[in-house]
Amino acid sequence: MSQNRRYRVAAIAGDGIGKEVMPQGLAVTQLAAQRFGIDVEFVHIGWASCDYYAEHGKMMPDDWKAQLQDLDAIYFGAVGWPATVPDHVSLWGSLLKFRREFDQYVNLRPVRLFEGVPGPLANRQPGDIDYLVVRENTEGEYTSVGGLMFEGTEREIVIQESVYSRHGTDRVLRYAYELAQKRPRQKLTVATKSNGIAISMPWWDSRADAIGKDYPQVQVDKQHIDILSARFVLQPQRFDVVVASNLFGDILSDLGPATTGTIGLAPSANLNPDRRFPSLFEPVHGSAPDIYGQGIANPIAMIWSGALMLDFLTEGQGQGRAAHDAIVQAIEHALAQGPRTPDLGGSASTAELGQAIAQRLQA
Ligand code: GGG
Repeated sequence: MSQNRRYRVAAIAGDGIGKEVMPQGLAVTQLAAQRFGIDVEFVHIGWASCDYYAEHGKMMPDDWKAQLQDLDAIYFGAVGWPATVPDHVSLWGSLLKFRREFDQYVNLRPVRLFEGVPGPLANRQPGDIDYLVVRENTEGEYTSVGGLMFEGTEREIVIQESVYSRHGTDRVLRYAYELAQKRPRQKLTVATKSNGIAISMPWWDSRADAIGKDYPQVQVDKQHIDILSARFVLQPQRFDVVVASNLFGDILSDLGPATTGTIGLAPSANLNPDRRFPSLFEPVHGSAPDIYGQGIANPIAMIWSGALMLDFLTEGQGQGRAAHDAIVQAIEHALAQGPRTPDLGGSASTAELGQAIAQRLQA
């Protein structure tokens, strides 16, 4: 172990299969950290879960922010157990609080087709699907602005507003342009719906044009969300970096991984790029109550999220990038050779797939 600084990371398994994939993620992330001389200490936290809610009537203790804000990152499993806590209560009571209070305004979600995972699309090769979804992560359609009137009567009306600030929009667009500029293809797709959502989306497009003036090398393509979704399926090779509002980005970042065979592969990084607050790394998938308890959840999204975390924590120093690449290579090897969890067409357990990746990392 080198004498580098120690990174302190909250490990929050959360609910459902979050509790099953977390041990595999921790084991592989810690192995890679040790191999590349990154000193990571995990601080295990039992709250931000529906189990905690059952005991305390809330998802987190009142001092949650004080407990987390001086840590370097949060490694998060999944949230949601609708049998006991309504989904909007568990989500707004935990994950969305983290994203907002820690200003994690970029949700970076890589989408990649791997060798040996056929996926549902005909004639696709690895390389045909390899893009990044940048989801705006603190505003947009995810707001609590609105209200219910005449509740329970024939006159019932519900209103929910979307909120886009210039500050919030410009910064995520700029992040996406920067990212696109650094990639070989230098392509940015801006998801919009400016023909139908006739106030906020034309404005979103105009901000994309304004920010784009600083990035003349980036080839920009605005696409309405409906045809963009169709092209994720029909022409995925068109995409390089895709930037979208909160809800559109959420949907696209499930659809994209579905075209690569399973959302069980999809990682994400909820980033506070300014590093004033901890960033959060989690699989795109949720708690999957339908398969929880069987030990068959795919751990790859959790493991890959750990790789993104090591890369972000040590950005600019090289060893995090090396650890990230070693984990991704171990995932590639495991996917090419087996074992496979049921979502990948096999019958392996979460632990068997996790251990295969860990073994490869040690080889
Ligand atoms: N690991 C991700 C997770 O637990 N997601 C639950 C969920 O419902 N997320 C909605 C969102 O990301 O907006």
